[in-house]
Amino acid sequence: MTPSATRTLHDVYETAVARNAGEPEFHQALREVLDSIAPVLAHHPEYVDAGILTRLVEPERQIIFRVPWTDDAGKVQVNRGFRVQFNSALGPFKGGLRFHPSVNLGIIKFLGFEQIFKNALTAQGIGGAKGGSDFDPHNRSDAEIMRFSQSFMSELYHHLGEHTDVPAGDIGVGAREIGFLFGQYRRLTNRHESGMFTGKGVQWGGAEVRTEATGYGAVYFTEEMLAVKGEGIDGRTAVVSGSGNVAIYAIEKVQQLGGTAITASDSSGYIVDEAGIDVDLLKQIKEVERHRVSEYAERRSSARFISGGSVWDVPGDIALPSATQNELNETHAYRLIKNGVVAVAEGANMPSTPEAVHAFQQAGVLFAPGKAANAGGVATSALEMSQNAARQRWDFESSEDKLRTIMRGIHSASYQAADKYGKPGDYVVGANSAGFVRVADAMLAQGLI
Ligand code: NDP
Ligand code: 2IT
Repeated sequence: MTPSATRTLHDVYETAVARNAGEPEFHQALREVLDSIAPVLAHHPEYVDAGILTRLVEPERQIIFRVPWTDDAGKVQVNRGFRVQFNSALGPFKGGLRFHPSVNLGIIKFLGFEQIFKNALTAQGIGGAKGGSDFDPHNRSDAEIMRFSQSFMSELYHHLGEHTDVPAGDIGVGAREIGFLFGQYRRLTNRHESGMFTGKGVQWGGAEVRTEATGYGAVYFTEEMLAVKGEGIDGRTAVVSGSGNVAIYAIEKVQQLGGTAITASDSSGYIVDEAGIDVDLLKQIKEVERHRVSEYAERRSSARFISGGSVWDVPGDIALPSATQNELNETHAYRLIKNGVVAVAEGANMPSTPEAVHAFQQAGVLFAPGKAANAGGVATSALEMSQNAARQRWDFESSEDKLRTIMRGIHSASYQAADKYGKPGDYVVGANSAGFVRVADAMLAQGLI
């Protein structure tokens, strides 16, 4: 590493932290990327000369807005809406919307920053963005969700469009919310502009496999990492956190590949089902009835619910954290390592703390960071955009084949970049370097903007 590369990275980080005070998740995401790309800068001094890093850490545009709506009791409620349009060098801004009470500007910035490199890794033409609100959809009626979503879109629609910025779902934003958001955009603009949102219902412009894509993709990535070691998923036990979109389809794919996924969780606790999670029952409870995960244990004799505690106490060969950021800390990591975990793939965005990542890597556990392992969701969103542009609809099988090919591509790009930049087997360095180079080259070619 050259002294000037180290100094540049240090200065960029310190300046960004000072300019974005009180945003610890954003600082954490910045640090993870900046800490891994020094060898890239040593190969590419032109990036430093063109101020690529200084520009990259500053979003192109940030939108914060008031979202007023009326609850079922007739009371006025006000939430805060966000969209951080981080980087559009590779294509229109692209990234999900999160509705969760913990949402603030720093969380959206961390997610938007990660999205730049994730989207670059897919090798499709999509820039990086994220948005959302501190609105909590839990225990809200469909009518409240609709009124909130319509109010949210009444401001955000000014900033969206198939060639400008294309949102999708994330925590708290699934098929129901996307329907209401898309409907309001259509009404306000008088345009049925399919390509302005992904994750749509398959009957009105959505893509086959988008629902399954993030979870399936994380398991495909795990399969690729294990294959390098001559191993596979068949016969392995997996512990999974979360019980939302990502977790459900990660569990489903583990089982399809001959493994046994034995856990799921939500913010109230976790379930263990040594017989293997019954995916149809989990879907019924979470997707149809919108109940808590504890309900699963009520209905299945082989399962038990543990209130509080940590799902990472449960032994497994593979761990797939698929709930939220910083849900897996150093203590959890050591417990998983002690219990014999061989591979960890992040279905969620930044679920492992930096100390946990370090512990896995020191112990020789295969570790896939979220921006590589969970990129199947946004990659399939880009396939949805292609289908919308061509007015086509591809079938499930061919769409899943494409997802699998893309995940293989992301694995090999990350694996090869880790080798090239002197950290063989380090998928954090590999994914960050491969993603960064794609964005940096595009920014370099497009001049000072
Ligand atoms: P969902 O809203 O469908 O599910 C989220 C799950 O995580 C729920 O089980 C929820 O439990 C749990 N969870 C959320 N926040 C917390 C918290 N603070 N503490 C404990 N549990 C929590 O979201 P997704 O499955 O879509 O997203 C999960 C993760 O995957 C997120 O990090 C997201 O950014 C990431 N991701 C999602 C993609 C997608 O396509 N959907 C693509 C790539 C990444 P509860 O209901 O109790 O809150
Ligand atoms: O974090 C993510 O990659 C997502 N929530 C999906 C983004 C998308 O545009 O499909």
